[in-house]
Amino acid sequence: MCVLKKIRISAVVAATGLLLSGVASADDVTRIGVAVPLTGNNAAYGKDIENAVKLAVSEANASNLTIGGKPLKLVVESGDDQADPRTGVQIAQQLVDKGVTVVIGHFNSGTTIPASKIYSNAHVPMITPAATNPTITEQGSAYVFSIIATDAQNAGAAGRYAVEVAKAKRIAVIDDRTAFGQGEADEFVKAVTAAQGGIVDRQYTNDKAVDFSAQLTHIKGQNADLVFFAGLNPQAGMVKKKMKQLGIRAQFVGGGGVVEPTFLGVAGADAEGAMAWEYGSPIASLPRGKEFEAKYQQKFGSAMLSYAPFAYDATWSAIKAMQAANSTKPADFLAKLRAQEYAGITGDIQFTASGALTRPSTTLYQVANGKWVPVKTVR
Ligand code: ABU
Repeated sequence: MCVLKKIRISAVVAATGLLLSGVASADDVTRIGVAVPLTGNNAAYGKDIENAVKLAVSEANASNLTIGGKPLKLVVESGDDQADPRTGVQIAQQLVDKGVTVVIGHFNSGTTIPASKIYSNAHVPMITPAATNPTITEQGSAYVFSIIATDAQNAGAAGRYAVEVAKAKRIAVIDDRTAFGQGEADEFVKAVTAAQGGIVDRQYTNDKAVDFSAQLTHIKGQNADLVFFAGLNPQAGMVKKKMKQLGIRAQFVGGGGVVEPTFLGVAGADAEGAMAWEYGSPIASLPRGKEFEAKYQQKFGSAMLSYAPFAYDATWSAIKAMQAANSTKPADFLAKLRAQEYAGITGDIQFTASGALTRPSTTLYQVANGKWVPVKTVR
């Protein structure tokens, strides 16, 4: 090889080396997984969560944090679980294979429960900002965390309120037979029964249905004075609209996931007077709530939904635990995550021994003049 050619090759190698040293290699980044529905009926909820994780990660990256003597460079790895339990398991395995250090997700209880077993087996912590079936944190896994109230708390409060405050005497329930809908309906019925209330009808649908005539006609025949719908939007809005069409004057009450603009859009003028219980405290009542809402709006050009603040807090909880452990390895930061107290947007974040939130809250909202208005927060 001539001398000139050798010099050229050396120069290219040297330049490439320089270039590589200025760019984070695959080993230099810490991957944060987000597993949510990004397509299908629940896509809006999933996008809301993904955006909030991206917001927290962009802030952390801009803060030039160092962990273990190295700059912390976070990368978000998103997986679309399509709100489907089987797809959820596949996405969980893909995220584990990609080497994520923590997963924020899933949105649906039905995906979270099976996926959490994949994360637990892989020793990857999972923090759900939205899935609320109480069994999620009752599994006894050291890797499973929830940053939101459960349906034992949310639907439990709804059941007690229906009997003790709303004084409903003839209560009917419809659930969508998902792990979430069935779970919250069970918790609601449990609370109504414990408060000596009367359940006069229990009806079932599925999470793809668009026609609720049969269930509501049956409920009308039972002369119910309150209907609890255990499912998500847009179905909650459809049920409320159909109640009006069928001349059912019973109070509509929804559980978690209903206090969203979608409900108002679907039910239209018939939304007026509807009630629903949503996890957490009203965002405007939280010290940094309005600031967070504005930040989200500015970054994504759209208003956040209910779960963004929880997803943001979940992400920062993980980052804070990594900082406290001075390591991005789950084996090192897991104990810090389990023990730490973090002042989040949604409140003080601290986990029980089983990974549930120590001090959850839940709020009753009612539609007045086309808006969801907070009525009462229960802690
Ligand atoms: N918790 C509201 C909806 C998500 C779920 O638990 O399935």
